[in-house]
Amino acid sequence: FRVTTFGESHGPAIGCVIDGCPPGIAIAEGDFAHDLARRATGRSRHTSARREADAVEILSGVYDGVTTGTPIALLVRNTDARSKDYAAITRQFRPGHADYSYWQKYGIRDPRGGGRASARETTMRVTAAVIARKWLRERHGVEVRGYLSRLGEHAPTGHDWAAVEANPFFWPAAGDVPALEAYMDALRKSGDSVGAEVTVVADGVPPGWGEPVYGKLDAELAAAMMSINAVKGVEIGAGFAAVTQKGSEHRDVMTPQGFRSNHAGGVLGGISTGQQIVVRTAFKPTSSLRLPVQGLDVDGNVVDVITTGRHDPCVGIRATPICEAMLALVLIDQALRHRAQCGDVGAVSPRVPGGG
Ligand code: EPS
Repeated sequence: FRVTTFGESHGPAIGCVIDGCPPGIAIAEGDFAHDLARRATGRSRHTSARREADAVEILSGVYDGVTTGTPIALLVRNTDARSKDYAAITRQFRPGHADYSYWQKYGIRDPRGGGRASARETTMRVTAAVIARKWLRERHGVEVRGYLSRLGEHAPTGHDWAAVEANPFFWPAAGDVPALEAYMDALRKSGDSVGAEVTVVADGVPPGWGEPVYGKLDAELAAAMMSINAVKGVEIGAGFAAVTQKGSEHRDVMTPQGFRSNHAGGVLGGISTGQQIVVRTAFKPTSSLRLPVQGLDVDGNVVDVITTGRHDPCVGIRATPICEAMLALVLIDQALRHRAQCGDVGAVSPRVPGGG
C-alpha cells in the first residue's frame, strides 16, 4: 500500500495516488469529509484562517462504489489560495523554514504558498488513510485514534477519550481547555508560535505484523511520522524514557491475562506483540512568524524577515488526524506484507491477550 502526493499549497490542486490497495473496499466521495474536517484550517480561531472546501474527487481506481485494485487517484482543488505579491518572499529565506534547504537542493524557488513544505500537503495523507482505516477496521477490527499530549509547556491533567473530539485541540482533559484557549490567544496576539506533541495508538493489531530487520514496524512508523512536515522527534512506547529505566522496570511482564505494562509500545524486534501500538510525535513551532528575525536574501544580504499571511501559531493542534493517518497507512502496508509472506497465519500458543 503505497501513497504518493502531489501539489502545492497555492497551486490549482493537491492530490495523491495510492498503489496496491486491495479491491472491494466500499468508498464514496462523502467518506472523506469527517477526517478532512478534523484536520482542516479555519475551523477554530487557533488555526490558520484559510478556509478550504477540501472536497475529494475520485479520479480512478473506484468503480461501482468499490476499489478495483488499480491505482486510486484522489484530487482536492485549492479554493482559498490567495494570490499575493510573491516578490519579497522569493528573495528571502525564513530562518527555521525549508525554503532555504529547498533552494540549496534545487536552486529553484516555488513561491506558491509553502509549496510542498506547507501543512496543506497533509490533506492527502488524511484522505488516503480514510481507505486504510476502513480496511483495517473491517478486516481486522483495528482502531486508530490519537490526542494532543503536549501543547508547549502544557500537559493534560487527565485522560478521557470522550473529551478529545469535543475541543479544537484534540485535548484529552476537558477541564484544561479554558487555560489552553487563553494560552493560544496570548500566543497568537504575540505573533509567536509553539511546538506540540501528538500521541497516537492502534488497538486490535494482531501479533506478527512487521519485519525483523528491514522494514521493522517501529522503523516504518518512525519514518512515516518523520515524513510529516515540521516533525522533529518520534518515540515508540517508553521512547527516550527508556534511557533512565532499568531492564527490570522496562520489560513488560507477561501473564495469561495480558501484559502488565506497555513500555514496548506494542512492538518487539520490529514485530507487533498484540499490545496497543503507541507512537508519540514532536512538532516544532512553525517558522512563519510576523515577529521580525534576521535572515539572508538570495544575494546573501542580511535582511529583516517578517512573514505575514494566514499561518498556524501551532501546527501540532491540527496534527492528531495526520499522525493517525500515518499510523493507519503503515499498518495496512504491514498487514498486506504479512499476509503476502505468512498468509493469514492463525494464533500460535501461548498468546498473551492484547490490550493497553
Ligand atoms: C501553511 C500556511 C497557511 C495554512 C496552510 C499551511 O496557508 P497559506 O498557504 O495560505 O499561507 O492555511 O494550511 C492549509 C492550507 C491546510 O489545508 O493545512 C503553512 O505554511 O504550512
